[in-house]
Amino acid sequence: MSNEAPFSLRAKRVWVAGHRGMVGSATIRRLAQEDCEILTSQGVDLRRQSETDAWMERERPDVVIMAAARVGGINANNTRPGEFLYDNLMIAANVVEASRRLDVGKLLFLGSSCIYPRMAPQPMSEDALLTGPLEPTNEWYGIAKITGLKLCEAYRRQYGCDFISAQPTNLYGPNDNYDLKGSHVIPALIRKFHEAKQAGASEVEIWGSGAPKREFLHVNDLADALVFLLKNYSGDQHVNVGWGEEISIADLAELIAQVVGFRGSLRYDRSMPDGAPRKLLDVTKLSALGWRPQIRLREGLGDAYRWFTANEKEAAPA
Ligand code: GFB
Repeated sequence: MSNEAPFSLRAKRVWVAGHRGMVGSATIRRLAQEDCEILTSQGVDLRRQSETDAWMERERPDVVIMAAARVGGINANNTRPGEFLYDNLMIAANVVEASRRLDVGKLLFLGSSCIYPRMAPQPMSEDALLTGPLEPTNEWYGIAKITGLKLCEAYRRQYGCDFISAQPTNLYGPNDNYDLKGSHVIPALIRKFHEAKQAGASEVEIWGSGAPKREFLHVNDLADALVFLLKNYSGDQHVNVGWGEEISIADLAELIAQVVGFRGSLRYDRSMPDGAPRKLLDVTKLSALGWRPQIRLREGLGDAYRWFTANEKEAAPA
């Protein structure tokens, strides 16, 4: 009997679209363990079809990992709906269509947990998709990501393309975005607590009520799951990738304060949005396929904080 996975990356030309971002860079680090050639596209605007086509026609990837996206936290999503909808729609449509035309052997698209209805039963299984209205702070991003998943499903159905989708929960880790207006909660709180500690400040502001719950996955775990799915999964439905446990924003804030060593108090700014009350993924499908995450939240937060302090000048310019 062979131990080979159903799809092999050996000697393949693997394009990681979005290689400079948190997910793309983690995927490249993980792919270094595989016997494949990694391609990155420098200076190609994937929102432009002609640029995307020209690059793909020249480079002819065998495998495409779509880690390129316009991403951001609750405030960026809420205040820049046009960019989040248009940019993500165009990136998905251009890359998926070019991949069909050029016979890419496998494509992996990435969704986001805001594709699920705001009040979906928890934990949210893959079947919760399109069963109710979305959370208003990020419906624009959600709709673009739903369209991307559906493009992969439609192209599999009509053209027989082996295009799959992974559906990650909230992510964190090295190369995260630490810009306080646009970032997600973990990098925002790491930076706020760190700067308060340095300045000797007694208080840090947390957005919203602290009551929402979120699930978090270290990006190195996600990258490992992506390689696993490329090799082992070939189906029309997206696959949730999460840790399977959630934490309230208030408890998360306490935990990050401990990791950073901030001993002051927390003040909740209720004029800022809470977003979805809960977003826990049901990871039964991925577990049944045989994959589990490794990096616990406290350990992962320590890793993210080490990355931040080592890269503070670039990540958080004064
Ligand atoms: O991570 P986050 O921005 O995104 O916010 P979402 C999570 C929760 O943390 C919200 C609270 O309840 C925020 O109000 N929070 C507290 C903060 N303090 C802060 C802070 O200083 N900064 C930030 N950013 N949040 C995003 C979506 O939703 O999740 C995207 O908007 C995407 O579309 C991403 O799906 C995974 O989890 O609310």
